[in-house]
Amino acid sequence: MKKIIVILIILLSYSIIEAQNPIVQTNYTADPAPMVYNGKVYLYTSHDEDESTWFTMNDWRLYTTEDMVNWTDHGAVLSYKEFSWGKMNAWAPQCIERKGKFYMYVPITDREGKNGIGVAVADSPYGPFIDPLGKPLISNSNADIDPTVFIDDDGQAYLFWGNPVCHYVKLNEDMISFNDEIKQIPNTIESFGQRTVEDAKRPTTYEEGPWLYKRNNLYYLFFAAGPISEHIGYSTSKSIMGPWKYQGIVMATQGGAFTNHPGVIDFKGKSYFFYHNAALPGGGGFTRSVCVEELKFNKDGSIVQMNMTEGIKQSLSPLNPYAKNEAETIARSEGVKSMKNDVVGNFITAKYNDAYTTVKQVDFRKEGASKFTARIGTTHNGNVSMEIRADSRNGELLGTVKVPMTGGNDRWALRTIDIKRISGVHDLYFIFKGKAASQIMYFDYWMFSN
Ligand code: FUB
Repeated sequence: MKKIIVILIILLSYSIIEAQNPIVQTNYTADPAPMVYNGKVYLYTSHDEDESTWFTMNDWRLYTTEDMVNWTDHGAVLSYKEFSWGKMNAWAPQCIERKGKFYMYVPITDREGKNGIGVAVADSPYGPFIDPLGKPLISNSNADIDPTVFIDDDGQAYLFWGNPVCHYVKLNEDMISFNDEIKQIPNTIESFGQRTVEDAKRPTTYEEGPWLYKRNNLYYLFFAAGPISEHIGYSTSKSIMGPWKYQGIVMATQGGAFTNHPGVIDFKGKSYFFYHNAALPGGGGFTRSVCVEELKFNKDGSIVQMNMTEGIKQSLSPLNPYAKNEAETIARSEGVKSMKNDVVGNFITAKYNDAYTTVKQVDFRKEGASKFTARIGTTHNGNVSMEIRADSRNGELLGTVKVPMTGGNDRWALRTIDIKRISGVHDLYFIFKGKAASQIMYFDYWMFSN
C-alpha cells in the first residue's frame, strides 16, 4: 500500500511538473489577448512584475506559437512609457490586424490619475508600436479599462470596454478615431445575469474584461464576472449592438487569483479559451499566469463549461530541429527567466542547477541528427554545462555542451558537439548544470544537423 501511495505521489508530481498550463513560466503574465495572423497565434499579455503586491504592471509582452504547445517569448513589445501622457498601469490589452497594420488598444492611467484607453500602431505584430494620437483614444470615465476590439464581416470595427459597466463605440476605418456616440450595454439581469451577492454599484455579474467573438452569425461577449473572486461568464446576441442575453458560466472561480480575464480564438480548426490564474510558484492575485483550454460548443451554440486543467498536451504540428530555434521557444520550463538585450534580442538565463526547458514533438525525421549547435555563455569559470536529453528530464542523454565563460550576456559563443544519433519524433529537454548561486548560464538558440 505504502509503495502504491509513493508511486501515485511521484506520478502526480510528475504530471504537475509536466503540465502545459500555465503556458508561460518565465514571467508572470495576465489578461491574455490572443490574435491569429498568417497561421500563427500572437498572444499579447499584460505583465505582473515579480514579487508584486499590487497591480505593478509596466509593459505588454508577446508570445507566439504555431502548434499551441511550444511558445516563443518575444519580450515586452510596448510599455505605458511610450505614451507621452501615460503614468502607470499597463493593464489588459488587445491587438488586431487591419490591412497589414496592427492596432494595439491598451488601458493606461494618465498623469492626472485618470484611466483612459490608448491605441498604438505598428507595421508588424512584433512592433514597434507607436502612439499616433499623443492622447487617449477613449477618455470617457474612470471605467475606461479592458478594451476588446472586433472587426465584423462587413468591415465595421467596434471597441467595447469597461469596469463596472460595459461601454462600446463604432470605430472609424482608420481604427484610431470614432464619430459615433459612446454607448453602454444596459447593465441588466437579462444582459449579464444576477449577482449572487447584493452590490448597489454592480447589480449584475458583469465586472470587467469583455471579449468579443462571433460564431455562426451569433455574437458572444465573454467577460470577467463577479462577485470577486471572479469567474468567467458570457452573453450572446444576434446583433453586436444588442440586446445581449446572459447565457451562464464559462469557467467558475478557480485557480487562486481574484481576477480572471477571457480571450478566445479559432485556430487550425479548433477554438481556444485563454484565461489567467495564480498557478506558477510564487503566484497570487498580483502574480498571475496565462493558461489555455480547448473551447467546445454544444450543438445549440452554448458553451461547454470548463475547468482549469493541465492544458493542451498534443502539439498541432512538429517542430523542425534543423532550423534555428530560439532558446526562448518553450513548452515547459523551471528555474528559467527570459531576458532581452541589444546584442542578441531575446534569450533565456538559467537561475539554478537543474533548471530546464523542454520543447515538444521535435521531428528528427528518419535520417536523424548527429550534431548539436547552440549559442551560449556564462560568467562562471568551469563546470557549467547543458545536457540535451530525449523525452524526459531523466531520458536518454544525447550530449553535453560545456559552456564557455564568455563574461556576460552581451558576449556569446557558438558551440557544436557530436551527439548520440537521434531520429523520429521526440520531446527535447535542455538541462542546465552549474554550481553558481544564480544566473548559471545564458542560452540564445539551438539547432541540430548531420
Ligand atoms: O490586470 C489588471 C486588471 O486586472 C485587468 O485590467 C483586469 O481585467 C484584471 O485582470
